Amino acid sequence: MKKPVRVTITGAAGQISYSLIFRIASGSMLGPDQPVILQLLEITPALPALNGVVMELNDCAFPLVAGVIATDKLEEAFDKTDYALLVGARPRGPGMERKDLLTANGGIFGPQGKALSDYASRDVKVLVVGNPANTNALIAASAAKSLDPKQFTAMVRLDHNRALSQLASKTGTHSNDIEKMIIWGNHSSTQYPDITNTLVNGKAAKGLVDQNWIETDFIPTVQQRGAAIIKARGASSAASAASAAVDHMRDWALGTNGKWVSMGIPSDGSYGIKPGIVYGYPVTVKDGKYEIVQGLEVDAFSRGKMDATEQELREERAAIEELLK
Ligand code: NAX
Repeated sequence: MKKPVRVTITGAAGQISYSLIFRIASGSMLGPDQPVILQLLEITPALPALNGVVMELNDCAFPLVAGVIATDKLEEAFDKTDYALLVGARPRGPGMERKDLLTANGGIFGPQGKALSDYASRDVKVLVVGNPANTNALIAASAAKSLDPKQFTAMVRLDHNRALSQLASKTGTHSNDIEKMIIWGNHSSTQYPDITNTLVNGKAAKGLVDQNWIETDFIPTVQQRGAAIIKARGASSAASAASAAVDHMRDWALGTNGKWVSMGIPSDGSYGIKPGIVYGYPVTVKDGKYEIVQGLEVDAFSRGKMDATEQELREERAAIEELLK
């Protein structure tokens, strides 16, 4: 058995974490031979509920759980952590403007970024799930002065998985049969699910579906899927969000074997997206490092969609610019 690694989960008493913690504890994220010490962070009023989650975790008697810490203190939650999943965020309240929401979340993700910088493992891998995820990741990365911004990523994997599932259903195939899906940009309704390069059983997806379906069905369905789940379930996506977080971290930690996945990462100028935002890109991962898939053709339709989601992220950045100093 390997030496245990430390995994931090914030918002640990919330609904995504109620699925996520148990998936990680069972070995779905880091493998069946990797013990974990779970470091669970909540705000003080939620500690009693978090205690209930810890009781259930103990009751599972998971072979891979080497320790559990439940706390409302950043320095305990992020101490020596190897993997940090930042799930807890401030939801939009009644009458709250987008700028208020962004600023309120800055008050959470700024201090968490600083605490990661001060206390975490130098190689920590950080995934931001809490919304607005891309800009929260930007704020955390900017506050983590002693870490590389590339260590901070945002989750667009749920969107990626939703896109796989929609295309599989349309083409009568399984998501396993589909490769080279891309989610560009923001985890929001401006995201661009792109099947230009996608293959279904080795054949170009674009030859199997028509452009009208892509524009009027596929793209809006993926973009609006979160709202459709809320309408159906009366609550936002939780188990699927947790599953996507597991996929994102597993692929980052263990590699993708050449497979493309989508990750929100600091833009570096690739595909004309200027640096300074966290943007969804197609990546492959090897030896714990992700690399953007380069050299793809971008046609005029894609360019318009990629620029629109970039523009939204630039506006989000402008709203919290003063937090980035
Ligand atoms: P819940 O409201 O069920 O849970 C959030 C938890 O975070 C609460 O227990 C709360 O006490 C805690 N929390 C709040 N501030 C905190 C802080 N400063 N430190 C530690 N914990 C804190 O929300 P849930 O459904 O679990 O969703 C969590 C976040 O994920 C939301 O921001 C949601 O919008 C976002 N999502 C992101 C997705 C993505 O694809 N990136 C998809 C699913 C989800 O919508």
